[in-house]
Amino acid sequence: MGIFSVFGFGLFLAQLVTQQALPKSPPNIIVILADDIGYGDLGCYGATRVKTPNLDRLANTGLRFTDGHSASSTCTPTRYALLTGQYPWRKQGTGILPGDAPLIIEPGRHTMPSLLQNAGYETACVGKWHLGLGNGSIDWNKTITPGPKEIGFDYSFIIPATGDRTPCVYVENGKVAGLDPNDPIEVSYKQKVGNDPTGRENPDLLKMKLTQGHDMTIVNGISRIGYMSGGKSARWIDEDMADTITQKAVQFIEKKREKPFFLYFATHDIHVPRVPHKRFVGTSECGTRGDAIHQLDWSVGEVMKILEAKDLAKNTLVIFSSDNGPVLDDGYADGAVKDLNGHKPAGALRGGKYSLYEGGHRVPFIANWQGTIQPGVSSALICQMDLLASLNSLTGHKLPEGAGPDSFDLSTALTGKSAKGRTHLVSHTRDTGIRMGDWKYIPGTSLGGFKKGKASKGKDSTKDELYNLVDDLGESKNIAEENPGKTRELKNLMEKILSKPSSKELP
Ligand code: NG6
Ligand code: CA
Repeated sequence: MGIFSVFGFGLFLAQLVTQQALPKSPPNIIVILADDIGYGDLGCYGATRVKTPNLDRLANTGLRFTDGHSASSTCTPTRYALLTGQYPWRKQGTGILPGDAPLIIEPGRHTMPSLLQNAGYETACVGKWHLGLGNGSIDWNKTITPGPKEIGFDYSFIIPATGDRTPCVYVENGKVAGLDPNDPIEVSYKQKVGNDPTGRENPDLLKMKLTQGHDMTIVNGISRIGYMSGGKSARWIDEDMADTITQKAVQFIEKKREKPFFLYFATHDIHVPRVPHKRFVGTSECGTRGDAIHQLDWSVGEVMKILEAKDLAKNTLVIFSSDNGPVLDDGYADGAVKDLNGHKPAGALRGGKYSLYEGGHRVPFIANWQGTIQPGVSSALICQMDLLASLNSLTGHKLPEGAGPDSFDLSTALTGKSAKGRTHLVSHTRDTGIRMGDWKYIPGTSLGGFKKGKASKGKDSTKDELYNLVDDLGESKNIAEENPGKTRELKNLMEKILSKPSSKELP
C-alpha cells in the first residue's frame, strides 16, 4: 500500500468514526437547568426523604454523571458560562444581577442558541433568565431589547431575574405578559416606587417571614429584593409559577415544525421563595424545600411525557442539571433548616451554593437520549460550559473561530461513547480554585465562598488547600503541606488559565 492509499484509508476510517459519532439527523435538544438543586437532592443521587421518580427514570434510562459541574456556585455566572462557553470570571459584571441590570451577553457573539440556530434549529428559552435585559434603563411598558432574541432565542418566556427579585412578571418575546397599559410598571433597586407595601414597613402583611434581605416590595404576600409598582394584572402568583412555565415549555415542544428544536428550560424550582402549588405541599419528608423538589420532578415529568406522547423521545437529547449547589436558608423563613429530617442536600460533598468546595458546583448532571445513549453512569469530568461545543458538534457543525473559548467538545462523553472528560476545570464563586485530575486546589488567598451572612461559611483557613477527591470527596483533609509539588502544579495551571483568553490549548 503506497503512502497515499495508507493516508486515504486513514481518512476513510476517520470519517467513519466521525460519522458514527453523529446522528443520522440532528436531534432535538432540551437543556433543563434547575435552580439550587444539590448533588444529594435527587433519588438517583441518593436522596430518600424526597421522591423524584421522573428524574430517576431520566437517569436510569440515560447517563448519570457523577462529576458534572456548573461553571460557578451562583446563578448568573453559571448561566453566562452555559450560554457563551466562556468562564464567567473572564468578564466583569457577571455576578448575581439585580432585576434591572443590562444584558451581559453581547448580541452578535456566538452563543449556544445562536450556534444551534445556524445549524437549522428553532430555539426557545423558557423560565429563569437572570442575565440582564436592555441596555441600561429599561422601560418595562415597551418592548424590552436586547434580550433573549438578540442572543439567539427565537421564542422566549422568561422570569427576568429571580423569583425573589422585582419585577415579578413574565416577559414573553420582549413584552411583559398580561400587562394592562393603563397600569404601567415601574421598577427600582434604589428607592421605593409607588405605594405598594414593603416587607420592611409592613411585616404583618407577609405570608412568609424573612431571615435576611428581601424586605422591599410585597408581591403575592411575599416581599422581594427590589421595588416595583403597577403591572398588577401581570404579576405572577408564585404557587402557579411551575405550572405556568412548564406549560410554556410543553407548548413549545409540541408545536408542529419541520426543523429540529432547542429548548432551554430553566426552572424556578427550587430557588427561594419556595412556595410550591398546594398539590405538592406536605408531600415530602423534609418540608417545603422537599415539596419544591417534588414540584421540580413533576415539571421534568411533564417534559418527558410530551416527548413520549409525541414520539419524540428517540430523537431528543435531554440534559438535566442545576445552576449551583444547595442552600437551606436563603433569606426566607420557610423551614428548610428545621425540616431537613436527615436529608443531605449536597450528599457527601462539602459546602453548597456560594462555595468553592465541591458542594457549590458539583451537581446532578443527566443526559438522556433514548436509543442513542446507553443507560449507565459516567465519572467523566464535565462542565455545563462544555455543552456549547458538544451540542454544536452533535449537529455536525464545526465550531466557528473564537466561539466558546472555554467550552470543550465532550460530545462523546456526553453520549457515553467515551469515559474521558476534561482534565482540568477552574471552580468559581467570587474567586477561583482549580480541579486537575483527582486533585483540587483552593488558594490560601481565596475566601472559598461568600462569607457575609451567607449559607456557605467559605474557608476557615488562609492556607493553600489541596484535596485528593478520590480519597477524600468531602474535602476534609487538607494535604497541601505534604504535597508541595502537586500544590504548585495546580496553582501554576490555574494561573495560566486565568491569564489566557482561552483554556482550550492547555492539556
Ligand atoms: C442573594 C440572595 C439570595 C438569592 C441569591 C441569588 C439575599 C440576602 N440573598 O443575594 O436570596 O436570591 O442572591 O441566587 O438577598 S441565585 O441562585 O440566583 O444565584
Ligand atoms: Ca441558583
